[in-house]
Amino acid sequence: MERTYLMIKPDGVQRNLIGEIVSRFEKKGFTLVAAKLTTLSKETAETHYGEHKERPFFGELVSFITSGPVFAMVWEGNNVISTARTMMGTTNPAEAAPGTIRGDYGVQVSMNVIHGSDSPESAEREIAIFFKEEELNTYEKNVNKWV
Ligand code: 3AN
Repeated sequence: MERTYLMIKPDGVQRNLIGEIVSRFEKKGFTLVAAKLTTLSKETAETHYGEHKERPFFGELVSFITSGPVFAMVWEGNNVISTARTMMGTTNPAEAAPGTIRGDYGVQVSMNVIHGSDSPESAEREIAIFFKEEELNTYEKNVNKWV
């Protein structure tokens, strides 16, 4: 059983997409382990996006992600890391397939609605940035035998 870190970015929160996005992952069959609405400090944003610090868009990325609350979540399920990335769609929403979150709701690469961990290592690192161990809920759902 895998866990991933997903984060609805400030554009998704502003556009009232929290419920819609949470609903997609619930209906898919994944289990919500933790969630909170939170506003990132510059330091947390720079830590989270550390791998991009040499990229030309790093300043813009940090200022956007700290511009308002994000909805931080941990989800659990079989292959949740890669399946969530498929459900999110490609980084550039203009190229993301219809039916994906970015394909349905995004237009600009800088404001692409949602972040999702891209590997087990990133998931572990990102979950630890945003949540304490005691905030992660471990529980069984009876429906999980079907998914
Ligand atoms: P993903 O979020 O799909 O894993 P990454 O890790 O390549 O994409 O990029 C991290 C974030 O940086 C993206 N979610 C996007 O918001 C932003 N980003 C990526 N490329 C650009 C770009 N060319 N211009 C502005 N922002 C970008």
